[in-house]
Amino acid sequence: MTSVISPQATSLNKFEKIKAEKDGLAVKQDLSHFAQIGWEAIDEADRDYRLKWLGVFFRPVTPGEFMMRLRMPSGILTSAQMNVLADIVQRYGDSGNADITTRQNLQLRGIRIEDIPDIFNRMDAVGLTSVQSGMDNVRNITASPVAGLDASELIDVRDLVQQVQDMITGNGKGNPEFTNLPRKFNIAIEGGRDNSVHAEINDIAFVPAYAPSGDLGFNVVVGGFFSAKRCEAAIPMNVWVSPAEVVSLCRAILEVYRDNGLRANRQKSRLMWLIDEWGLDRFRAEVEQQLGRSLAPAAPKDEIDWEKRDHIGVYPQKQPGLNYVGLHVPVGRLFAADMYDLARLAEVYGNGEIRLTVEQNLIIPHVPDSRLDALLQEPLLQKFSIHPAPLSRSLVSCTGSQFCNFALIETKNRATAMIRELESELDLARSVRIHWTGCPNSCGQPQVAEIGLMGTKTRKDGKTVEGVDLYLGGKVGKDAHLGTCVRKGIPCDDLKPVLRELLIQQFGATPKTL
Ligand code: SRM
Ligand code: SF4
Repeated sequence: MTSVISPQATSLNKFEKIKAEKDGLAVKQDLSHFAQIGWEAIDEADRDYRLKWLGVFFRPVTPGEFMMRLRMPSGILTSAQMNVLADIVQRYGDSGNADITTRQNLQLRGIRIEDIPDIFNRMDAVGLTSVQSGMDNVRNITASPVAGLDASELIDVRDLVQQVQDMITGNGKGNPEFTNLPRKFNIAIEGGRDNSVHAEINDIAFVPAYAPSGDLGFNVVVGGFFSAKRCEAAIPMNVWVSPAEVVSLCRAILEVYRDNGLRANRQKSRLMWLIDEWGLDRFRAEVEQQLGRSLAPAAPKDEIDWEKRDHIGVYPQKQPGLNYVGLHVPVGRLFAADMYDLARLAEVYGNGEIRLTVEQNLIIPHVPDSRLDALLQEPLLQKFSIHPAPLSRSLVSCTGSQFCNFALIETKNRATAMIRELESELDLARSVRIHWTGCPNSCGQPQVAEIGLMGTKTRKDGKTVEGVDLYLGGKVGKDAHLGTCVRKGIPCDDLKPVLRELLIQQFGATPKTL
């Protein structure tokens, strides 16, 4: 059921009016027309907003060069898909690239509106979709990047993730039932022990748990989110479900949220605001009513009892004689040549599969013992190392001002340069998770980091300059909790000595002896 909200209703905010006037998915029919008239002539609401329902993002920073956000359930793609994506970005020369995102996904850049019909045909031919990946839709559904490979895994969730995506997106073709949510929505399904998905920052997350009967299923947490105004960790819903119930529970929660979520103020529309208004007991009861049956209470404990792994390096799979190899991709950025090479490596040394992580890195699985040495000698592994330096290893960064108009600072290039300088000055016994994000929207998740840096504007020598707010204390994996802001408005030019001191005082770094 799509909601029937009158576009004339005065209480509707700008985005509710845009959605009420015309469903986002409707622009699918207009793509050939858009291709003919060019980006400058497209109606602004279609170009700047509705195209995001198809995963096509107008970039005010690079007008005419669109971004395309895909969907990669569980972060898995094939070499054939990677080759098609490489073909797509290659035709844009220096403007074309791809970023691995903090939701285990890929975003392509440089896209021209006139090419979109052809791009969609090519993607369709290899089973890729970008539908419903932006605006008031459910984002890429995340899972352990080693689902089905990891010997310690409890539930292989890959099929479940695909089923939830298919339910929400109408098998990747677009599903008007879920194209008018009050706001964006994040779902994660964890089948392993280390909370690789950051369950705590999703609107719905499933974490493995044994029911008192001994059956293995999931405890459910709800309402986790970050926004400029408020950040909350997810709270237990007091529900346990079997794997067979995951899709229907997702559907019921989405329907309850769609039909009852708050729509007046975009800053107060995420699921947690509805849970606040109703209280958890009523929210749970409404979901049960939508489902048409009662839900089992949560299992007394979940099975998240490991520290989070980053998967960089070589690890044996549960399949004897096979390994997965985690490559470090600096701040997640790929170019066409890298993408072709990755597809080739996955085919030559593995079974063609490639996996992405929420740390913006990637994994080549299914490498036989006998092929490992040869893979490790490949030139691409110089660029995407299995032994990155300790700070680079855990560095995560959002897009920042290079492409994002919300950004208050440049992030990816600055983060990479600063981390390299710090690594040249300091010895570190361990990796330190540093996350950069260009504005308070927190796409780079500074609150989950040991050291989080959030872009801001600040004053220095009487001038407005790029700066950061400093977050400390984020803990991931078992007993995950969010970090908090400890210092505001550090000019980026003054940041390196602050980080250096912090790494020495709190993370055991020692100055290198020259
Ligand atoms: Fe995000 C909006 C990039 C993960 C919270 N995010 C945006 C936009 C679309 C803004 C825009 O139109 O320019 C950014 C696109 C910039 C670009 O050109 O790349 C953007 N978000 C990203 C990515 C690419 C960051 C990255 O470099 O990895 C991530 C894409 C994930 C994906 O594949 O779908 C990304 N964004 C996140 C996360 C992290 C997560 O999901 O774990 C968050 C915080 C978690 C959450 O949503 O609760 C996040 N993004 C936001 C918000 C704040 C949402 C809110 O409720 O207020 C916005 C702004 C908005 O929606 O109004 C936003
Ligand atoms: Fe853009 Fe801000 Fe998100 Fe970074 S955190 S990608 S700057 S919206």
